[in-house]
Amino acid sequence: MFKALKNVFGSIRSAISKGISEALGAIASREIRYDDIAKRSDELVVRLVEADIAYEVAEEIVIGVAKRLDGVRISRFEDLDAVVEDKLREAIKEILLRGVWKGDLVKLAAERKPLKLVFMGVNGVGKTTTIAKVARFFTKHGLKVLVVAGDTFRAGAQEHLAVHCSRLGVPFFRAKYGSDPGAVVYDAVRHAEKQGYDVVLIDTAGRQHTDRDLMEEIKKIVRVSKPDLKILVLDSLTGNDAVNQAR
Ligand SMILES: Nc1nc2c(ncn2[C@@H]2O[C@H](COP(=O)(O)OP(=O)(O)O)[C@@H](O)[C@H]2O)c(=O)[nH]1
Ligand SMILES: [Mg+2]
Repeated sequence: MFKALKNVFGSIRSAISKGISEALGAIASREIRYDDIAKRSDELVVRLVEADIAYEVAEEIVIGVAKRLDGVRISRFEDLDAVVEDKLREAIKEILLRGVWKGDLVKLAAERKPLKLVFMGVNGVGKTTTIAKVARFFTKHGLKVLVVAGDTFRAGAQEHLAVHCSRLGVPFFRAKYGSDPGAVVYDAVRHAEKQGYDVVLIDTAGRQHTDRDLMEEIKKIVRVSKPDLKILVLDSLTGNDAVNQAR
């Protein structure tokens, strides 16, 4: 998957470079124009879409590169690929960083006491592993963390989390298998409030967005815990379906 993306971005870079060098022709140096790229935009967008990049994003990447290259002076002896790659990176980075939450979790935890985070996502994406990493992050900052097993469904799920917690030295609020996760989470949050925890990390059973019962269950967990943040864990190899999972 990453290889496919790397290849497609490489091919985009080459196509853009080729377009510019054709436009440059025999002239020793001139400014790159927006249209040098824009006139190939259909072809570029199609290549990106074929690599499972959403249409709107593909368009935005191409326009972003065209805008950044517009007016850049280039000579025939310059490494055109490097110039294009640089702008391509910038365009992609801008899209990826948009909407990234830049808050300070440690500060927020001190304010909320407890800060409540619910982790959700389909099976096997890495919710439990992420919780262990996040727990470690908070304990390193000297905060008191409680981990809650909201997964009362999948065999072994609680043991998995319990092993992480014991290695981290973090208390673990467990529940009976088959018990109502909403009730477990409710009890855990009350417990955390009384005991002065700074952070509550809530694990949930993996669910497909198409499974209605489990979706109702997660709504209940959210209702009773009133989380400060709902964290959707996604597999980085998921393409456009990530948007459906988020919805
Ligand atoms: N390569 C890789 N594997 C991971 C990562 N996070 C979790 N895993 C592995 O993916 C599997 C499922 O992770 P788990 O945390 O149990 O997922 P959960 O079902 O969402 O709780 C485990 O074997 C993890 O070791 C990651 O960032 N990279
Ligand atoms: Mg899990």
